[in-house]
Amino acid sequence: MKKMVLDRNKIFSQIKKWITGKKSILLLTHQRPDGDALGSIFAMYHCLREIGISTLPYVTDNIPERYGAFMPEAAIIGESIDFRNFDGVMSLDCANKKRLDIPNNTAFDDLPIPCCNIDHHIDNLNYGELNYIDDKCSATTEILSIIFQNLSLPCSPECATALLLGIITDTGGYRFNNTTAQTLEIASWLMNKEGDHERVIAKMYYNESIHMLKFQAKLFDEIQFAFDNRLAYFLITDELLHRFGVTAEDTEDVVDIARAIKGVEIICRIQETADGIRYSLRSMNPDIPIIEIAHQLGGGGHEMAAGALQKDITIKKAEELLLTYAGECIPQN
Ligand SMILES: [Mn+2]
Repeated sequence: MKKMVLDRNKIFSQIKKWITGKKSILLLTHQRPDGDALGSIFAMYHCLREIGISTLPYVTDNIPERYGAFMPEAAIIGESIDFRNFDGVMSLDCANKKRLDIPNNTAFDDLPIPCCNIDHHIDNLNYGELNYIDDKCSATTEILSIIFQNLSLPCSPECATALLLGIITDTGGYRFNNTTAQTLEIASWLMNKEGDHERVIAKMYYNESIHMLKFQAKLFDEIQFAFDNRLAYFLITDELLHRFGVTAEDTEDVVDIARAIKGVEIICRIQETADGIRYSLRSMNPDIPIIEIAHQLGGGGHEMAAGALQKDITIKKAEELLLTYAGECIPQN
């Protein structure tokens, strides 16, 4: 893939022009939003409001409690929206327009307002009228921080906290290899803006219910290995979720717990959901870009963290597909 060199100054002035030409902006992100998705729309909400632009962060479904603690009161969950109240939509942290969480079951192409697309996924499809994609950033909130810095946009303590939420969750608390010197400089800048780093860490990492920890113990009990233990994977059935009283949202980050195992290079969670079989993939070895496995399975994401959804297959078949594609992806010693 040919890489374009980003002309940041040009894009910053385009974004400034796009924003300041609007009276009211709707803030959207991807379905089943994570900390970066929500941190992005929450932070942008705080910022736009301060410069006098009317704005609304929107998500369709209830969000996990640990993220809800950072949600502005004005955020809308699941209600119908009158698009005529807005003259633009910002899509934040969403690589594919089909994955955008849009009100009223509207398709992206039927949105009556122009879109500004800001994201850090390498496979973003540039579906906006204006697109700023920077896959060198650990999180979309890292990009937003850089935009706020360069355009001298306001960053209140609440805004800085929301930006930290995205960076901390997308870097796994600064442990994943997407953490760069720039990431840490931005985190430092956000703490100087009185972002509540300690609260984000406490909510994300010291806040697990005992039934969730017991569920994780069960997953480790039943974990599968392949390719000389270089691949570790969990199979999560509906029955298992019910037995432990765990919801599908609770399992979003569960794939990351296997990172702790010595010698494991790639991890997968295969899970039965209402929509089909969901794969969540992680790599700890840059020589094994698991996004290739995700693409084979019809999904996408980042080189080192990706996912896919397949309808109408069994969990057993999903396991077979994983082993086939992972086998093609893992270099032989
Ligand atoms: Mn992200």
